[in-house]
Amino acid sequence: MPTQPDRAIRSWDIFCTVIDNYGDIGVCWRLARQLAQEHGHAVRLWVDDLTSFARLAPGLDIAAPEQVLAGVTIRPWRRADQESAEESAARFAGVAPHDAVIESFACDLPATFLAAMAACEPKPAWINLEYMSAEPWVREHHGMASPHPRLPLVKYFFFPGFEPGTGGLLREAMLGMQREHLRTSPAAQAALWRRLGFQPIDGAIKVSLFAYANAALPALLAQWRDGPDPVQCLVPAGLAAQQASEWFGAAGSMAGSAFECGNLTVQVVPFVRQEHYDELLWLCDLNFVRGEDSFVRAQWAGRPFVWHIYPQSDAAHMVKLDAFLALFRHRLEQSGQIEAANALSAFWHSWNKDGESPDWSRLRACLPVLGAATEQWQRSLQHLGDLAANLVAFCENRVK
Ligand code: TRH
Repeated sequence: MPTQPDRAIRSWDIFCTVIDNYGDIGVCWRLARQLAQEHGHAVRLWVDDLTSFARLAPGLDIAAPEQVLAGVTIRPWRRADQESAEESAARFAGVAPHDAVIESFACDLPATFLAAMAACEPKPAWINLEYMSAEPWVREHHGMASPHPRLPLVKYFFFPGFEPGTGGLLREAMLGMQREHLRTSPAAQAALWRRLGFQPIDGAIKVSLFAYANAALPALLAQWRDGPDPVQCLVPAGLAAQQASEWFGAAGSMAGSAFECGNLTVQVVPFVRQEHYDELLWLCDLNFVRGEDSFVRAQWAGRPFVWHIYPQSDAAHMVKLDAFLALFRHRLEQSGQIEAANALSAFWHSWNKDGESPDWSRLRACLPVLGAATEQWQRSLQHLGDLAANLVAFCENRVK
């Protein structure tokens, strides 16, 4: 007989602070939508920067004190260093916590809300959703409890990850079907190209390029320009588009801009709502991604990908990069694909180290092998279950 959960969880508060860029809100927004749409739960998402959020969710009204979008209730809030204790107390006065409360990426919860959680009976499930990492210690820390020093509350650490014993990765139930539809439907592909504002170039390698400003980009653009294969590089409007346009000596990097030289065509595509970003990845033969959420999406796309990891001052990001590479390389090495493993590592290292020139022709030669390996990799990741469903089960079974 299946074991009954200790407690049904039907409603969520998710707290998000936008540190920079779109990764924090990207993860929280995806999780919130999934809990609302796939699980039918009530979700209230607290976000401290609605302007950044609106890039991913263009329907958002950044002035609204409360709104419902995609089935999720959205409320603004401020961190303790952004508003006074009195303002925060007034904002949360009378707000009853939901069954589960997520503080994402260790953003501290407001004192008034925490006190309300402590007064609840039963207590809400309290989760700190952590950043994703492939480092081995994640498995030991996933699910760890941390009792509050004063209040009768216990916080649990929930780690996304790539191995059994972690929380897995966010993956919507319909994702595989949607991907197959785009891949097998010329009409859907044609419609997507129209939305992007360009047409496919016959015989060109299609590359999507989402990255931070990157010291290795000029060398890569030069190799694409001078290489034997035509390259059609689709760059979402933003940092990389700006850098590419400067490299071409062009004036603008708005969506619709296009630059050409030798065998390279760079086209700036619109920064789309989050639900549509995957389509760009599915369309391309190679995807450059960054941060956390786009990195995960590239894996579900099942196409070769290059990760520009979020840089940290103490170079901790290189440890994370290598931890992921070690897992991914293991796959390749098991099937004897040593050159593909080495080419990938070398390329990722140059892409993430200032001033090193990435070796495009070496990576190019390995794309078919890397494509097959990524497809296999994403299939095996699915066995970990989807993070949202894992989180629901975790809260229901562990938190009394
Ligand atoms: O934007 P990122 O670099 O985000 C981060 C944050 O900087 C954060 O502070 C850091 O801790 C974290 O990385 C590791 O990269 P990421 O995570 O890929 O987020 C980008 C989001 O933007 C992702 O949800 C996909 C979305 N997106 C769109 O919605 N439309 C688009 O057109 C594109 C290109 C991306």
